[in-house]
Amino acid sequence: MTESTIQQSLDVEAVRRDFPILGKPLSGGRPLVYLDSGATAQKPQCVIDKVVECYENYNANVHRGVHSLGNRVTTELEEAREKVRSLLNARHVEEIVFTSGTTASINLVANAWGRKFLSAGDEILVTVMEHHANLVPWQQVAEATGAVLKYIPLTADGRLDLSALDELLTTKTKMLAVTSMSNVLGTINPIKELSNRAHQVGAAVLVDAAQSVPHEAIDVCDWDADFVAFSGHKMYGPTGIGVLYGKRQLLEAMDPFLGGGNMIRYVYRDRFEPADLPAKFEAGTLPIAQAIGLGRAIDYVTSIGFEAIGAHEHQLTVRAHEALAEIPGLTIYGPEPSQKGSIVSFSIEGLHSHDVGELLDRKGVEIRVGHHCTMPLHEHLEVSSTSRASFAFYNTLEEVSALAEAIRYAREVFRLK
Ligand code: C6P
Repeated sequence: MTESTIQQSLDVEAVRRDFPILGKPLSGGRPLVYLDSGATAQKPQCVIDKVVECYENYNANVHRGVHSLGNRVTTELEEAREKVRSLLNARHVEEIVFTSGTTASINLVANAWGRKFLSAGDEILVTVMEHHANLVPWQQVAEATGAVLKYIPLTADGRLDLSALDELLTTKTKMLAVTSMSNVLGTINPIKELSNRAHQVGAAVLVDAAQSVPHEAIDVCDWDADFVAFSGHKMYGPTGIGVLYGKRQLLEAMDPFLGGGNMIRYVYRDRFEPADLPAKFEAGTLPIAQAIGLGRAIDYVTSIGFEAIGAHEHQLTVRAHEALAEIPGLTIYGPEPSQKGSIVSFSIEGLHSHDVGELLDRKGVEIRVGHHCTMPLHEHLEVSSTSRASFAFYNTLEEVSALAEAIRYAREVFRLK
């Protein structure tokens, strides 16, 4: 794809004007080059306006009152839920549970599904590239139930080594919990194939889609995933809102995770009857304005279109690989751009990632440094930390050049040859 065809499909300058923060210089007048959308994406004005609209015009609690404001806000929230259903191509709107984020969604499944259906000797299959959010809850539930955690290893270029599946997937495997896109390597995993293989041995499949949902069209039916988790804030929506998709029969078979208001049908002195889906898993007051804001973010992103988004972000990733490959002593982790999303993690010989982060910030280039909540992956890579640039559709090829220039500047400061 050439630059001109991309410009026809995605007008980056027009898109950038939708994001107020992108036009605001940092202190000292440094132009902002925001390359940390993998941590959290910037918010378009329409999402900010929607949240303000909610608080200014129809703020009330949902599903509780019969008054006008309560009815209005409940309608808005349920419309947002329908937008999430449509985004994921889920069959039923009751399969969409609002949570506070990916972490909360995975913890919900690990506790409500894992503690009920796992027992000693059962196996939970994860991968070496998982975010801690898709590891620690499984470690906790393994400890509580006596289940055992097993890991799908990685190939040298940071993809899943599927040749290990024959041995790893057995009738003991009860859960495959896997990311659809690594937040460090950028690797896009073959979820449909993994799901098919896991189902052949009767295992359930949970997909951590935190990094995929903002970048590609997701179809949970095509994946045939049993559970899918993602966060609103990486999808250009507000913080504090997340989603758990679960197949209806599985959610119905699970007991509630948190107890409290909204999740009950009836409470007696000595017991309760849970509410129907999805309320059964939505105890307490929801992040209401945030859910409504997420609905607006979905409208915004889908109006741009995942095809245009994917093509543009791929171009940025290709350019970043080319530009960074020319820098002496720089190692990029993960597969070639054709196998990954718009994340480029790297290390520079002779420079600690925290120094890289600080020196790039002097040039206004905002990246993430550290272990990115993936310590087992970093142990596998034999590095304690990495630097990560993550691109969104509002980034430009000029910003990729600014990244490369800023890295060269960092090397000069440390007088690296
Ligand atoms: N990754 C990053 O900079 P929460 O915090 O619940 O919204 O998302 C957790 C999470 C789960 N899975 C993956 C693949 C993720 O990338 C993240 C969040 C951020 O990479 C913050 S550590």
